[in-house]
Amino acid sequence: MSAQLGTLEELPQDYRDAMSQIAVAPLWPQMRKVLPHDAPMPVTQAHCWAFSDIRPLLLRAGELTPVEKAERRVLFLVDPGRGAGAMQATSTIYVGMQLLLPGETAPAHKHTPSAARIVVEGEGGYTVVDGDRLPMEAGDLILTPGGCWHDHGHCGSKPVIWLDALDLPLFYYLEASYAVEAPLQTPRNRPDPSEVEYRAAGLAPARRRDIAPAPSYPMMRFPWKRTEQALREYARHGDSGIVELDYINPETGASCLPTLGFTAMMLRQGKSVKPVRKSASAVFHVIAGKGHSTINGKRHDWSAKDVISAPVFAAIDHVAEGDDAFLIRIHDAPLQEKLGFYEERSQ
Ligand code: GTQ
Repeated sequence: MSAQLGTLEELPQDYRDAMSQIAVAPLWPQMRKVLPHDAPMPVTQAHCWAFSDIRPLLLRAGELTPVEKAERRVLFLVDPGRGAGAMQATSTIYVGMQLLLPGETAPAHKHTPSAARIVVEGEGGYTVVDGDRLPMEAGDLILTPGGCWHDHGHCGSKPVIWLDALDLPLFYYLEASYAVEAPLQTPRNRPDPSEVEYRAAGLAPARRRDIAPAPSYPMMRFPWKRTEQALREYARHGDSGIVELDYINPETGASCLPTLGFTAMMLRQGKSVKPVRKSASAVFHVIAGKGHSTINGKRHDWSAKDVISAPVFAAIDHVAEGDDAFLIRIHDAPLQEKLGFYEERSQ
């Protein structure tokens, strides 16, 4: 309940010029833009990117640009609310589709932003993170947290494509984003911790706390096969609500990355799922199945491997058609929780 605030046009031109000259500006004409009533006004527009549209262009990038010239051969997904070239799918979430051809490698680097990959297509790809060689199988979630060395390789026979998700927009906005390069790493000769120390949910290595504190990122790979089994059992025996599991740090139970959260969702065929509205923005990646999501009143049809974005506080209704569907939701609630304002509201 407040009166209309004054506009810039109401102010005399000489006054406006004088302000510009000394690099100041009046707050009141812009007050509601930065502090709207009761809820944020997202710039992000919900969108669905069809994998069938992206794939041919990505494969063409494989012909046009050798990986040596690209370092990372990626087509990133541009939020239509922000327009051409915006390296953002939502306010905080960058997503891209990366292609590696058989025999190619993408050199090691580490950077301040954190990343995660979701494997979309192809066999034989791997990522080495701080010396651990992580095989990339369809649907796997693979972390490369900020400050961890990572390089990619491919020993299979067909193209490998994965989805990159990074908190790059946040780090770029903070003027904190940079990378350090290095040659390829020599991986340890052992399976990754998801197959060794953290083989079973609920079990973690007993440690001498004085000399061997738990690593900050104990498990970098979450194999999809196990995730899908867990979702199916949960759907069978859990309550009839949303079938959704958080990807967590197995040592602490916290979100697996500091700013980005990941969940695995199972949508039972034919059932409409309406999650609470959240202050977090989201990007959904369809692992399997087809269906549609109505986001703020607009319907987006999707099928396997597609990517859908939703702005903050979106009203969402997901429906799987034909068969059960599986999605991974990428969101920024961990960041918002750390800043103390994460919020949920009923639809
Ligand atoms: O694979 O390391 O999509 O550093 C953007 C930045 C992927 C990567 C991206 C990156 C990477």
